[in-house]
Amino acid sequence: MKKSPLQRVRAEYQPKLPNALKGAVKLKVGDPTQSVADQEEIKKLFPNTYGLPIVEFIPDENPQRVEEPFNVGIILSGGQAPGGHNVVSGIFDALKKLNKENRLYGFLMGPSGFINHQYMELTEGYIKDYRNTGGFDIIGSGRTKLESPEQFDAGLKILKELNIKALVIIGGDDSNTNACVLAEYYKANGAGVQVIGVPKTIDGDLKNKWIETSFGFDTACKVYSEVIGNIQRDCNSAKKYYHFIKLMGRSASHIALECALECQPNYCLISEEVQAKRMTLDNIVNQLCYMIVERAKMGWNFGTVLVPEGLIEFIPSMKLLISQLNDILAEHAEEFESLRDEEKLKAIAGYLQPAEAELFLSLPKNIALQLSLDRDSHGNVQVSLIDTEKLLADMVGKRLAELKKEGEYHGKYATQHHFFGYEGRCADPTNFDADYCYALGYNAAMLINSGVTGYMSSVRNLTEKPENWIAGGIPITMMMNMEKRHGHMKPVIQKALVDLKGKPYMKFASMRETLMLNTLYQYPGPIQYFGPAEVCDRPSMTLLLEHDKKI
Ligand code: FBP
Repeated sequence: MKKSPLQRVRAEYQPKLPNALKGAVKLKVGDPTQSVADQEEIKKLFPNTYGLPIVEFIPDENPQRVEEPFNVGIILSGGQAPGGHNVVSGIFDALKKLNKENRLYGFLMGPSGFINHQYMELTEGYIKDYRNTGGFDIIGSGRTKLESPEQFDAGLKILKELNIKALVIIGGDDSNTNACVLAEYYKANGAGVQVIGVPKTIDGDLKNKWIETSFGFDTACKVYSEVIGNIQRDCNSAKKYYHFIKLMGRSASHIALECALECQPNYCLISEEVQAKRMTLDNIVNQLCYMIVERAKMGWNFGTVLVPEGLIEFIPSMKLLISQLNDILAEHAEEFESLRDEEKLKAIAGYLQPAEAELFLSLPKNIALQLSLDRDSHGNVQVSLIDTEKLLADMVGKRLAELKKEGEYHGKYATQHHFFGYEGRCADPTNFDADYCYALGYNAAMLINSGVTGYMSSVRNLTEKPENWIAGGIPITMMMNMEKRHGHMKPVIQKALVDLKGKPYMKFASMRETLMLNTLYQYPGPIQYFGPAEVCDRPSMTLLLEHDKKI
């Protein structure tokens, strides 16, 4: 494979390891743990993996053991996140350091490769081209849910065939929940296979006291921030557009918030705040109009607005409408199939409750159609396919026209729309993600070697230099609570939404009015790999603020 000059040089980058993992290690074992909520139910569901202690690696000055060879399998699960390849190379290097005979197998295209026995052995010759690169193409990823005993048994067959002692699942909150269920199942059935999770997702919503951030968030946010910065420079040069920029992140608004802290746009919506304040679409539109009217008074007819992908589901009235639509579409899909757009919308509205029908019919036609047509395999509307940024821009435009008629607004309003998501998910990892991922992988191999199961690889103290990072394992049951999923109460890892009392949000909220009524754009520029540490190694604003560091 021909490589670009940057790829060639970058391939030689040796990610930094925490001091604690550099030589032989031993485990410091903490006290027994409890789940974050619903302790009794979780304990009952995970009798073999509940209450395990937090473990931490410390250097072992007098290593006695000669390590027996063993094999490991890995699965990349869900959406891509920068740094996945370094998790793989970290696991590989640690395995080979423990014993040259150790082997690493990758299951292809996510959990389905595990169930259907599609795999490959990962060797140094193959891995070397992927070190420090973005993407999950080393073995591919997929969204098959690994949740039934039949799937677990099918997977066990190939694990036994390949003499695999442990499986590493690299995924988000749902995949790690499933890793824990699998660990419990294998332990309960005496399968003799360990399961270890690694926290991945650009969305940043798999985090807690022990998992300070999921990998990929840092890089993805820096890619989006670079482009938002470029748009802001354009916007401030031509001074003629309002740019509405939607950012990935399914439910949580961490990405939008991080980009707002980095770029200082004129406005950034935070879904969690919209929900907490029970804001309506009109409230949001009025807020935006207030800003545009005030800026127009100063002669500024331009600005930037960040919109988190999941916003629509956090607006209480829209949430209600979407949940009614999900049921109606599931029940009457065939009836709507042959109808033309206008007729279809009318027919659907006929099944909605009066308030929701009124809201539905008041929406622009394309949005009402997107809400009606695009459902995922679970029957839910796929929020990423809804042009929320266009919806807001159009509604603001209509309201401004009214204000103009009333003599309240004298500006010009022209818009541009953008959606940034896929652009950042496979970017080459920042130094932070390259180091963090390598350490997460290396640490996962050490956890396997120490014999534990049902743990998530945890590397902490992340605002310090990598040498001082703390490495160890957190029992996955510790992060769990019971939640309603598809009508049933299920044990799941608690998702971390933006904390409205947390420092990153508070910092942004304290700047909000100033950002609206001024033009204080920041232009973070592209990711840098070579140069001063303050430029190349700086963690996300979110992490810095959460750790009481200056930004
Ligand atoms: P994960 O939760 O699996 O990490 O995926 C996150 C994400 O990137 C979201 O931000 C986005 O809504 C979704 O994946 C898009 O999914 P797909 O890749 O299937 O289009």
